[in-house]
Amino acid sequence: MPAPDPAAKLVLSQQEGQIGTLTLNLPAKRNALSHALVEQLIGGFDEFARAGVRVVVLRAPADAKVWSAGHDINELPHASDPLQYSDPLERLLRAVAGYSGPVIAMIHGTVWGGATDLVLSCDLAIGDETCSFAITPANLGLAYNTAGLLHFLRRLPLNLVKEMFFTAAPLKADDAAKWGLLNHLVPAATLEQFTYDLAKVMTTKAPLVLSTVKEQLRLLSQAAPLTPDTFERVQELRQRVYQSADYSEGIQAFHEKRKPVFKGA
Ligand code: YXS
Repeated sequence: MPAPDPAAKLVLSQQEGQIGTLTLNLPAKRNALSHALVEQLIGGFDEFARAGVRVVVLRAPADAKVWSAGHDINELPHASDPLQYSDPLERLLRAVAGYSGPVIAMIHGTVWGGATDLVLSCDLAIGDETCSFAITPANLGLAYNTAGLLHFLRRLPLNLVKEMFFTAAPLKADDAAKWGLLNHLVPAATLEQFTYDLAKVMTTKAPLVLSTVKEQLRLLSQAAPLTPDTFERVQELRQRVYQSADYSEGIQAFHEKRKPVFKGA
């Protein structure tokens, strides 16, 4: 895999009034959330914060069939924690949750793996009939992390979270709206207008209230105390997965473009 061109514009950033837009721009890899792309996304949020941008829309190009293919599989570490606290994707999720104003995911196209977690970390999600959402660690033998599981549990019913993780099957647009993953499901033809109209309304509201409510809700929703025993047990369970031969097989199978054969060890 050729090294990414550091000068490449992997994220397009625009600002119109109090609304900023960040567009994923890596079509050759289906907007996979590579380290380089994530750094540019985090940089985009930092720039908007400095400019006092009140609302951010996160999107893919209008013609994208894939909104994002999730974590860059080529950059997943082998036999060590694939989603550790300092992982670029985890840093991005925290940057979105910590941005001082509303972040709206505008979704046209399919969303995979950690990109679904990214959508769940946004404050709102607005999609059209082409969108779907899959979470795919079971395709790779990968140990998903606790913070990520909580993002799903806080949004979706437990039985649906289990079905999504156990089957890795995409949740289609209608069901994503029915279960509340989407705030709004609108026709592709009106997705942009609907999203930016909603963003505009938010830019007219008291920004201090919006940023304080967002931060309070973030703090309250994180109130899931783990006892030391629970923490240790979770770490041990996850280590068994990411040090398994199945995880290596999952990554290998992706590179060889074949179906993985998991042996449960
Ligand atoms: O072969 P080339 O070099 O052209 O590259 C291909 C793919 O290898 C590349 N690509 C990716 N590269 C790195 N990481 C990815 N996640 C990734 N996805 C795709 O993009 C080029 C075009 O891919 P191709 O030919 O498959 O495109 P397509 O339009 O036929 O199919 C689009 C997808 C998204 C349906 C397909 O690419 C796909 O299934 N990608 C993998 C989606 C996935 O499983 N994402 C999860 C990544 S791991 C993650 O996010 C979490 C850690 S977890 O595992 O917990 O969910």
